[in-house]
Amino acid sequence: MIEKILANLEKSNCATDNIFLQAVSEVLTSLEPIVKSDPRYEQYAILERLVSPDRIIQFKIQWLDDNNTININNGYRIQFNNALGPYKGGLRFHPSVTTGVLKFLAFEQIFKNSLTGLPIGGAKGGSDFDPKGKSDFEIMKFCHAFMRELHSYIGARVDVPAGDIGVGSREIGYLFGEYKHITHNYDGVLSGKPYAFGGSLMRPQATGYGVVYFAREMLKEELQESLEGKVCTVSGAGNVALHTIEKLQQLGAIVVTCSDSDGTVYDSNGINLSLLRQLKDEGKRHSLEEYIQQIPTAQYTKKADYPKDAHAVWQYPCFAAFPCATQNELTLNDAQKLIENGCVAVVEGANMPTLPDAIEWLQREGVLFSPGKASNAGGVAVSEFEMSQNASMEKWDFDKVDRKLDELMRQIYKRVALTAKEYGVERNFVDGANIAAFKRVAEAMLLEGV
Ligand code: NDP
Ligand code: 2IT
Repeated sequence: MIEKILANLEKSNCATDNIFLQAVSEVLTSLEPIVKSDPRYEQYAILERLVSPDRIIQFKIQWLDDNNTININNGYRIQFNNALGPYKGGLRFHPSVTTGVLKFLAFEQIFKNSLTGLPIGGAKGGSDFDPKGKSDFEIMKFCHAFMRELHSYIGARVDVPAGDIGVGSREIGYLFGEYKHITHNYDGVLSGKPYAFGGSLMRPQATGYGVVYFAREMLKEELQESLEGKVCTVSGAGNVALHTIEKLQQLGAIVVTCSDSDGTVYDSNGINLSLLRQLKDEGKRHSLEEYIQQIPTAQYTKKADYPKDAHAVWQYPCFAAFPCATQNELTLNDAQKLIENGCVAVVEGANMPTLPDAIEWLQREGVLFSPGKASNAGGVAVSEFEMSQNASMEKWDFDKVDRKLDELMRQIYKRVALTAKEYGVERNFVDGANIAAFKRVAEAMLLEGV
């Protein structure tokens, strides 16, 4: 049955959708033991319905840059599945955005959101707009133009977008401002808002902190190990990477790398986070080369000087690795290097950063591997906390959100690890996550009928 679904999907999706097929194939392969166990899944065509988005909304975005030149971009929102609650998921602004990329992200989001145990469905959106080199006014004008098209499809109980690559609280602020301007409606239609008007404390930190809370629990339960004093490698230098580094350092780990799309920094004394923030925090886009101008004992490797199927950031010895930049950034070559250098755990902060053959290799060699849909779910979970605060007109303090996040990440780990055990694939957290997430979504789909 699963081969048939994949073959049909391949026929109906064009070549740019390979990344979507990669995500679906991983999930369906994990689900093999469970779909056979319950005839209702086949009878109600649950898998076929699950791999097809409810709707793909595409629109044209027209905006004027600072020279008053007209620019045109593609905008999208993919509402994939709302069996568990309103559509929920981020917006990505990056030139690589296509329907294929957004379908993969929205599909992953269904399962991630299910794992949180919270009432949220799966969606993703964004644009092929490139924020690099744009002025603050251009970002604002683009966000306003984007929302002019998006506003009629979203709502606090319909679909609640948030940030992702290229979209942080500044962009969410501009998007919210325009939404309010058009609709006169001050409700929680976006999450990740600035704290000054309806945002939740800790949402900026939530994904990265959640990744580390997950890692801490997994290492404690599986290896009776802690992160204190351990060398860790992190890729990326954006929202998720910065807060992963921050929490790792707070727990006493020594983080020796960070990266961006142009290169990698290695600092054996531990990344200087305040310097990194000066270069990269809140949409700043300085080159990481400036890091070594300030700290000459660190090393910088240009991406262009590196082979295509390997990444400098994974070549250094570490106890645990945290890919936090983008999809397909950890290859089989990288996995082999990590193992050779003694790495015991790979904890995904980004969405699907590890290639399928690399995952297989890591798992076979006994490296603990946590898929992003489990370990990076803290971001969307705190988004849901923000929706909850907006709906009840409350403001929770930092410690309350932090405690709830920590507890939720531990629950996700438990759910994933126990499910893997229950289905005879102990320590396979990919299968554990996919099966646990699927069961919840499928049950809701069965109860709701066709
Ligand atoms: P940011 O835009 O804040 O940062 C992205 C980082 O990744 C930047 O350092 C960027 O470098 C680097 N990067 C992006 N594309 C590439 C590429 N093709 N090759 C190498 N490096 C690249 O995004 P986030 O930190 O928010 O997102 C990072 C990952 O985490 C994504 O996979 C996202 O989907 C995922 N995620 C994000 C959540 C959130 O709450 N923000 C929640 C859960 C997952 P440069 O600036 O040079 O492009
Ligand atoms: O991939 C993700 O989980 C996000 N980008 C965050 C989504 C959200 O709605 O907070």
